Amino acid sequence: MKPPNHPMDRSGGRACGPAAVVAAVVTAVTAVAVGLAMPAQAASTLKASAEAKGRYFGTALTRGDLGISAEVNLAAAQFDMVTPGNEMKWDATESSRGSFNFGSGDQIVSFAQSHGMRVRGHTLVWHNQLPSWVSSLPLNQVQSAMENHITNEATHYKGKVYSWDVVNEPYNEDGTLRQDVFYKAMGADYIANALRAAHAADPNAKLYINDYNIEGTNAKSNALYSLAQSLVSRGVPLHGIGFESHFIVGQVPSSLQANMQRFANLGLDVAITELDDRIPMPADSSELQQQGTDYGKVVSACMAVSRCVGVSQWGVDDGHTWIPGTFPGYGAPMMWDSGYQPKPAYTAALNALDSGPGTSPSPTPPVSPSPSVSPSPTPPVSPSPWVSPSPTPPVTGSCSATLTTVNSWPGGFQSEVTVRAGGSAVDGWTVKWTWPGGQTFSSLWNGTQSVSGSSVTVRNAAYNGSIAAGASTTFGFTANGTAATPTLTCTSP
Ligand code: 9MR
Repeated sequence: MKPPNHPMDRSGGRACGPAAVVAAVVTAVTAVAVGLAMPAQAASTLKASAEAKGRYFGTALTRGDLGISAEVNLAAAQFDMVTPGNEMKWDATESSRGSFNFGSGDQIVSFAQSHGMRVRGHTLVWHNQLPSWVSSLPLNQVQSAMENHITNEATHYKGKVYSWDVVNEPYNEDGTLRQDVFYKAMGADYIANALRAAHAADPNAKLYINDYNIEGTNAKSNALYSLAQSLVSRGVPLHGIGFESHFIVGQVPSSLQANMQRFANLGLDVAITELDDRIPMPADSSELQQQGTDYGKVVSACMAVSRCVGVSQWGVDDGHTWIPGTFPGYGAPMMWDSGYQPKPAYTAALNALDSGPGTSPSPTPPVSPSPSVSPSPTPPVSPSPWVSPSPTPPVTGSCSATLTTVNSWPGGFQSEVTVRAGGSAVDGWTVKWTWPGGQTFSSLWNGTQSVSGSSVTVRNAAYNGSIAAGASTTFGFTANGTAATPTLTCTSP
């Protein structure tokens, strides 16, 4: 059974019609109780369990959803990240050239802010939901229109979004790039151009390429992997890969974790961005159990990859999802049913969060005037293939640096260094250490290195020198020799 796995090749739309609204209102009282308390099912919430492991758990909301109190109460109780379903897309924000409207997107942002949730910006460049004025531009005007769109939107939301899906769904299933207007005008370089424009407008947002059917290892994910490798090696500001994860029940790819890991090994964040798991209707109890197994697998895969920053479900409940409108005969893809009752998928996701490896969130560290020395003690061996990071050191100057050994093999190892700003933003950073046993770099990304004997200096790359107060960036490297956890110092000019 393999119906087309994507919406955008078929006409779509979310089930937000009058019937769904009536059902929502009728069940609102129950839903609020379930959403806010969850006494019998679980002692925690998705967001609390995710945060305890240094991750987020998100949802997608449209402006229409904001008017459905039962749905938003449940969302606010369970999730700490919001992706606007449609409100930040090009057709919503610049439907005619040069005329920008951020009203709907702003409503989602203020909802998120008033509930302590962060926002994944979605999306700046996409062949779909693209106004016809863009696709009919003379090709020599497309780059400036694209960059103008990105600059205006990313500037408007500067400081308000955690990340941007800068380029959405660029690939065909066979691993070739879609021949959309952006590709026709700029070739594959449109992706680097878009990332650079977004970074210039909002240097602190994490910039993603987001796509579907890249969750397993296949022609499409292989092509994206090569592109990501090349962008990283050229210093293009790409920070993460979004794996949409629109699954069919029982068909979560077994290579999901390994596939995310290989992107993470490039020094990129990875995230599950649009999770749902559709079932042929009517769904029976064994399919709902299988759906629970699927959600558990996906969340566990994220937990096992230290750079997997979070999971987002594409919606909240089965009564408000795009699935039946796009895949007739399919439905029930969410963790809550249309009466806002938690399904086996909810319990499975929560259990996977609670039992997964992860880091405890560190409270905002105190800022003191003494020089910044960041000890990196030998990390404990964890049951996952990854070694736990060293604890976040206190920030004692303008920045601190923590080294984590993420992989090792005979004669070599790979590490990641998190550079965190203290109580004020930094603009440029330098991390130094001394190798204890003759180690040498074989490659380094997201930074520039200079080595003198055993003394190492790594400075920020052109695109990751600015870090907001309390925020962090990372660089990574592979090295020859025995894995080491030297003491790091971080200074900022
Ligand atoms: O959920 C969105 C739905 O309301 C829209 O009708 C649809 C049409 O473009 O887009 C949906 O969101 C898509 C997302 O932006 C990108 N990945 C696939 C999502 C589901 O189609």
